[in-house]
Amino acid sequence: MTMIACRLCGGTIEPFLDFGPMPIANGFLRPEDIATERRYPLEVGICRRCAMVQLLHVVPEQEMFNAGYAFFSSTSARMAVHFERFAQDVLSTWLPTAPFVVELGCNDGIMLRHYRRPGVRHLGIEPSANVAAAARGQGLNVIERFFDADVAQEIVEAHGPADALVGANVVCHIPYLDSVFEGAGRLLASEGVFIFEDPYIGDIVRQTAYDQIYDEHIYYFSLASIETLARRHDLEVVDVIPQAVHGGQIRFVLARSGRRRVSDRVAQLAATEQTQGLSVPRTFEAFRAAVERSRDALVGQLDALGAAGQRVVGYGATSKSTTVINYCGLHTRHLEYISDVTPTKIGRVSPGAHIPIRDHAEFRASPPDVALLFAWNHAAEILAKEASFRASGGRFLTYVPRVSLG
Ligand code: DWN
Ligand code: SAH
Ligand code: ZN
Repeated sequence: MTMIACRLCGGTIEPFLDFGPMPIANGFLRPEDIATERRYPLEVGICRRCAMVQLLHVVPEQEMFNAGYAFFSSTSARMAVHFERFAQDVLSTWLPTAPFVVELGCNDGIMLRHYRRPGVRHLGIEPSANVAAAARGQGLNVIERFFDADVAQEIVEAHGPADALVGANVVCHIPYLDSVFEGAGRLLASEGVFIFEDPYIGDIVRQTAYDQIYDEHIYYFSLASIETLARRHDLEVVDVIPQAVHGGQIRFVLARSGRRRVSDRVAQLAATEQTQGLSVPRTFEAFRAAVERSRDALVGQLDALGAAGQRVVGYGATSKSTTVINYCGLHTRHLEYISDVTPTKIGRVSPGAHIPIRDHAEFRASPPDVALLFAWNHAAEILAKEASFRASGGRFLTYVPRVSLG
């Protein structure tokens, strides 16, 4: 185990889970590039001082977010609806008339496009060139940068203060969070809001969702850890709204200290976190034991299916699956291929284990006996889509919150 200081407060980190060297989670690769594939340590711990759960080692951001970024947000129809509602909520609840909205990590424009309307100015900040191009192709304003305090300064000088700085599944991806929060302080208007949603550590622990842990997810937020960080930048958490997407998230709403009424939900969530022990290292020791049991159960189930001659394929070439596959030692012996709808992933192989990614059309044409649901966060959408697979005897194997075949 590595000892390292908290990247945010300098406190001591208590490591609790070491996955060993892992390939880049979204590094779906061409078969000819296998020889040059790299691995990086993946180890997670909790800060004894500020309670932020975090990775101990960080992969250089350009290695993950570049012109070959594999994840396109608009592959989920349910997420498209979710982000339309997110934008509507921002516009109707939190903003003055004629607002300026800045979105971090806008990806292919899944949410940003809903701010392109009369009377609203919008700007996306997206470092991955290919997904940024997809957003620009819809006529959206996007700059190709990694957001930090300097970029915030440039934006405020060029466009004036922002009424909302928003982001989904991006703030927890940025190692230099103090610079991001400082940037929020520079960019926001006096009544401005900083609204972001990310995987919630309470949901990860409760569901043993260890596959949320991978290189891009550097931090795993709790209200306690976000409050400590916010306070250092004269920001205050004014609302916390749970979201039933991507396996359980919290939408945090921050404002300049003292400028907005604080919702009762904030104190309620703080009390729940106390009960769940989310700032206590012991909770995470128990989590590690649960992760090990989950791994053993999944491997046992896949071995049994293999012994019974069942055809098993993966469903959804998620970033999360990279942790599961490599931590559990899954192999082409366990999974024939992984089905996905993303054109940039099809024809490639999975990071580390090199399981082929094939077009969903192949899944439809020749259904397997069992589909291992790597995109368990989209279960409702996928089960509805695959009703005929199930009606003809196909089964889904899942592992969150527990291993089950149904
Ligand atoms: O935080 C992050 C989230 C928002 O997205 C990023 N760091 C990276 C990415 O994580 P992920 O890869 O785990 O995301 P998803 O949304 O769980 O990925 C779903 C995958 O499954 C995509 O490759 C698309 C595919 N898919 C499919 O083949 N059929 C998805 C759906 C809904 C489907 O019906
Ligand atoms: N918001 C989208 C995309 C999430 S994937 C959604 O929820 O579906 C994370 C995105 O954040 C990627 O597109 C990545 O390129 C971007 N990103 C990573 N670091 C960033 C930074 N410092 N500033 C802005 N965007 C960043
Ligand atoms: Zn800390």
